[in-house]
Amino acid sequence: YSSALLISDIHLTPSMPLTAQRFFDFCEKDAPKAEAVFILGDLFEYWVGDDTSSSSPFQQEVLSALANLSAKTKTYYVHGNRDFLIGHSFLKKTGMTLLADPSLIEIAGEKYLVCHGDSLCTADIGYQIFRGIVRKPWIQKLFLSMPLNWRRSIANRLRSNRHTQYQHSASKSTARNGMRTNVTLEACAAIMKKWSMDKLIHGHTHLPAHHHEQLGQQTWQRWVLSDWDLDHPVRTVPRASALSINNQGVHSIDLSKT
Ligand code: OKV
Ligand code: MN
Repeated sequence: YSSALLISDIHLTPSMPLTAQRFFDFCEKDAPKAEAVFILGDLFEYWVGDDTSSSSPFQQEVLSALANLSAKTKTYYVHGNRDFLIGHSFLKKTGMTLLADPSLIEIAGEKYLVCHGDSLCTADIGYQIFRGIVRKPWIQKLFLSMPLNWRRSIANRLRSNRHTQYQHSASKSTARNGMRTNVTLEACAAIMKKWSMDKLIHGHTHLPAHHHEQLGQQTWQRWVLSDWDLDHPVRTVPRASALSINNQGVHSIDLSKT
């Protein structure tokens, strides 16, 4: 592709109408200008199975926004830590192509490694244990075979459990958790070495930035996507942005004003 837009951590839910509206506008107006769009996870705040879409007008709205976008621009999806149960049915209806976490992509002649970012937060042992459990295919099959009201009740319980509360909004991110919930230099170095890459793009931490990093002889660049938080009552600077990649390089574009 000669141009692409990358977004992540929209955390869509009917209770965040301003954020949702900005996402719909993004799909209609901003995104079709790019040749490809990459959504690097956590499009939804929670996801307990594709079978919920049919009964949810909100999910139907998101589904049709993505389907309209996919008809104009190639769209790719990487699972996040919240919506990792998005499956073939939802992907097929939206026209999105699932990418593995991590994946190597090439845009305007440059190669980038993209991932959601949660797998790089290796200092948060509690989260990595949770991740190891819920990402096991057999556990997911078991969960998805349960009645919807059971799945909703398990999800609600997990979502209200403070031990598994994780970066729900940026206001309670690193300040409270120290550096535990950020990616580690060691995990980034390891993944860059494994893929022989020097450019990494991820979301998840809600700490948008462009880093030049080094560990020993190894150097790489790391771009972190922002979350979208246009509904938060105490945020003084509402935030929504995308990374734009073209032959001019990588740039952050502000989407917080319509
Ligand atoms: C997603 C997170 C809730 C973090 C549960 C097996 C289990 C899947 C699930 C239930 C929860 C996703 C699917 C959600 C992420 C939370 C709370 C914290 C840290 C099982 C397979 F339990 F039966 F084994 N889940 N949902 N969290 O509500 O979207 O990422 S969720
Ligand atoms: Mn995330």
